[in-house]
Amino acid sequence: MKTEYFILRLHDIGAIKFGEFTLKSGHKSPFYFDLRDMISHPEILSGVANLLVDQIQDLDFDYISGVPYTALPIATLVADILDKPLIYIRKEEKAYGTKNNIIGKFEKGEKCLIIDDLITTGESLLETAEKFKNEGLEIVDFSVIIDRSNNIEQYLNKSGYKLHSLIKLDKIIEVLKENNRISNDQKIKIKNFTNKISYKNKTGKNLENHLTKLLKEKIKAKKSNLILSLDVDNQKDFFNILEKTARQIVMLKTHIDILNDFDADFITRLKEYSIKYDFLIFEDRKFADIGNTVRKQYQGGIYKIKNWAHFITVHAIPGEGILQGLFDNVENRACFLLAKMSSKGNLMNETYTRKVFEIGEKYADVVSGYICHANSKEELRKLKNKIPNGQLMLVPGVKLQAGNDSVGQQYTTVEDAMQGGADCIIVGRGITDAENSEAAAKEYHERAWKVYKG
Ligand code: 5BU
Repeated sequence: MKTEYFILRLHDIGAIKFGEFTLKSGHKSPFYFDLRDMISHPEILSGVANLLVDQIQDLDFDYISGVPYTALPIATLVADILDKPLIYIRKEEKAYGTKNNIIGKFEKGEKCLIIDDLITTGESLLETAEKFKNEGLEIVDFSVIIDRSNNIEQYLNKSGYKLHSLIKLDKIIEVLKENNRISNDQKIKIKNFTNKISYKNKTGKNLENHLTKLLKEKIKAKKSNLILSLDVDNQKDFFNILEKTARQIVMLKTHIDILNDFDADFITRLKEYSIKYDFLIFEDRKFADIGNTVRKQYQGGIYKIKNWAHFITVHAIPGEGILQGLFDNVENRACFLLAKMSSKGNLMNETYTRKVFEIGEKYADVVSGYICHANSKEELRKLKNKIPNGQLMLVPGVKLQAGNDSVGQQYTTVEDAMQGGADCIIVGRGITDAENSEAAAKEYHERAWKVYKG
């Protein structure tokens, strides 16, 4: 069966529908895919199985799996044709008996290819892969029938996976239009809709403000994703460490109120360093009050943060007024919103984080991105996928080894942070407490860049 014919048959049986459909996200979509009924049409089912076989037969894997329910019968046919053993994960976790959530026999360390019917955000495939990996299997390849995502491949690649898709949404639209199954109007509507709700860009715009651009350019120019968090309490130590590490970093993060010998000269010196070594300055002040108060805290007091910090951190908890208070009438400054902190037991749940992204999207002219932490690359990837297009994800709580400190800080590794989609990692004690801070900064810098450049 040819792909074109397969698309037309899917349309014939109502697996591809056009109209107005309300999605889980609340968006109204002009099209809908539902491949469940393919099992009632043996010639379509075996046709798609053969197309998948053509696509995957040269890949290296020991087992085939299908994600229940829709992809499981298809995976069964593919496994039969390729003479490979089938395994799958039960949909509901077993609460009793042997805690065996994989059905079928397998050996740890062997490779499994996962088949699914549709891919949009990649979240469910990544979750499935994680479950298999927890049971000791190796996962590299995903095979899907319809890819309606927006460039999900590159994100999966960064997490070490390869996506093989049979058809993309654009191809479906093209074939159906050529065969007069949809009108030009419908085609335009579908295009507009997919641009609008591409999985990480609700507005369709690239939300890159001037400061975001500057940071991105510096990342490229210095070939570094490293932000050093220099949390020491005196100027001598501060500049000693900075002198040794400044070449490695793209941005320096301060907690200005930690210094016990702060004076105006400190800022002059800091600015000189930032020019000499070409890094940006980021004061991690975590503003969290009403607009009127934060404006005074930002512009006044003894620190006058606005005068020297390119970026600050801001809590969205007080609502939008905090951003108006901070940035109305302020130029050339931007912030990162705290979307998911690294400290254990923090109260930022999924709903909170989502609302932070919504505020950040609305105020993209002054919000360059978000501080996000998670303990696995998969969880981080989920956060990254929700961040509007153009905005950045900075990840704190990073060390060479995962773990925690004695007061709630949680650490993920450089590799997990970067593979999870970090644009920059924020590292403090991993560098400042190292015997040789110069060598440590170099190591964090190189390890992060290696993942970033792919
Ligand atoms: P560490 O020494 O690498 O644990 O320092 C991390 C720095 O990042 C430190 O300055 C924290 O205040 C900062 N941080 C964090 O660790 N976690 C967060 O969620 C946020 C900031 Br927001």
